[in-house]
Amino acid sequence: MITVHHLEYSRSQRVLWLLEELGVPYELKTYKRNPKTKMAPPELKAIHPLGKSPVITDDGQVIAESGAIIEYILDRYDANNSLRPAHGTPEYLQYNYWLHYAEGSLMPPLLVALIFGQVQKAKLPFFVKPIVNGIVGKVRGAYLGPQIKLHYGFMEQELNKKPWFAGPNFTAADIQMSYPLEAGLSRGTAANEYPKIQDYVKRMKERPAWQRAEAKVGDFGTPM
Ligand SMILES: N[C@@H](CCC(=O)N[C@@H](CS)C(=O)NCC(=O)O)C(=O)O
Repeated sequence: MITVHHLEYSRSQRVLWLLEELGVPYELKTYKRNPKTKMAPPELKAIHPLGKSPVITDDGQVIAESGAIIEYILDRYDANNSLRPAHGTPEYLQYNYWLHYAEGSLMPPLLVALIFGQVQKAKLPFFVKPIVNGIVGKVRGAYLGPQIKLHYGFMEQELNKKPWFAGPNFTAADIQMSYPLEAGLSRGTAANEYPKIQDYVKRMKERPAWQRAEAKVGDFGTPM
């Protein structure tokens, strides 16, 4: 049986959601973040050297990296390909694109924005604060702000054309996209400028499998 090593408030919520969508039984092991640093506890390093979540174990195998975990679960437990379009179709190309885009292109600027936000909130000597704020402001204005706007504008346009990222049907690529999209919204990144994205996130959370997965861990909380 699959064991999901779930770090609270983390990307591994996607794996729980996927397993609930497929109705695959799993064992859940939950890990708490360090209250100060928000990092994963050292016990996760006993599962995989990077100590990050999600990571799953199944039949003696250790599988890390959300996209790889999703593909592994679909290959092994979704014989009907209910959450992945058929190879060779335009929908498959879209599915594959968004599956990689979520971690490869969208997450990096959101993560940098999060880190910069934490740097600004950090306790610093009074004479250092204006320098730090100046640097953070410059990077936000010249790079992060425009990049995040570019991504959100692009996704809004795509969701204007189709209800789900791969096309007419909900796929596992939507599960992969859920975390960065929600992260952006919860940080106010997307504000009210992106109604399609807001509606999409609302539709995701209305899915019974999302709700079952969230109930299992108590609360998905705010993405970090
Ligand atoms: N690209 C990886 C990212 C994994 C990752 O950074 N996970 C975060 C949780 S959202 C984590 O474990 N953070 C705690 C830490 O780095 O100690 C994936 O999608 O699986």
